[in-house]
Amino acid sequence: MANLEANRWFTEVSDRDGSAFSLRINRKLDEIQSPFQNVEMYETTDFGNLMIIDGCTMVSSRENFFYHEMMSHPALFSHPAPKNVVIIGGGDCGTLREVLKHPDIERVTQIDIDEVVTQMSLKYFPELCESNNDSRATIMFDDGIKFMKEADAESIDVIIVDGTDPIGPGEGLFNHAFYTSCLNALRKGGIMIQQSESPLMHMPLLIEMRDAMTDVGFVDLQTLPFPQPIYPSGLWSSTMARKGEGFSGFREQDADKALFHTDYYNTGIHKGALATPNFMKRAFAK
Ligand code: SPD
Repeated sequence: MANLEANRWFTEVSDRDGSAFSLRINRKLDEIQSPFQNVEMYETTDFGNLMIIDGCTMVSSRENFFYHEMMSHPALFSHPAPKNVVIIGGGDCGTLREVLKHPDIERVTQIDIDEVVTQMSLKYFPELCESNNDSRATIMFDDGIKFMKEADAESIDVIIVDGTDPIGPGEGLFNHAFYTSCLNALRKGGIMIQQSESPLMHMPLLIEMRDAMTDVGFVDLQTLPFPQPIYPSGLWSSTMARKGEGFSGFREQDADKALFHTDYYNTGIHKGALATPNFMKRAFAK
């Protein structure tokens, strides 16, 4: 029988979902209250290091690959020739590392509002930060909403929105104004991809996001479900939206012969993720 002594477990209580998720911890490593949010680090017994922001699980050493790979490779292989990529949020640098695995990408700019997230990641998830010094990468600490508003029109191929949940600093990344800025900044055929919460627990929010993306003028959407063991329900999603034209498959041959290491993503996983489960299809059709 597990020892459920409170101080040996980190528990994320999801009041909005009527659920909770726990990981057993050895010790607390760090805690910093930044000007934007509370960032905690734990050493767990079985999941490696764990980052918590404002009480919510964000990254663990053991299973962040599901999320970071599904936030990057499906969009990058759906674009015919991505060169200029922007990441909004993503301060732990895990998405940046995945994007930089694509040799033909020329430029990646990451804008996270909170430098503390990157400082913590450099210290406790050095593997996620291993490409931070790549000459193609620019890492900025600034307001991503403002950055997108001021971005040159038709200048970006892929925008990846790797934010927190839609509360606190992440809230402004889920509305019409932000999506309009993203649409304007994308070149024709450009793709925006955003973490879109749990299809099981947060369907109303997911529908609102999809509707808002369509309202502002994105012409085609794909919501890809994937496992994320430490997030509420264990089932998470990313939603891709395309400017000017619909999705027409993905560069399957390039993905097949890609010479970089992934732990989850491959062409079969990509195709499987495009097969929308029935409960999601029904919800999207309403
Ligand atoms: N419920 C947590 C959702 C957080 C999504 N972003 C995580 C950041 C990982 N780079």
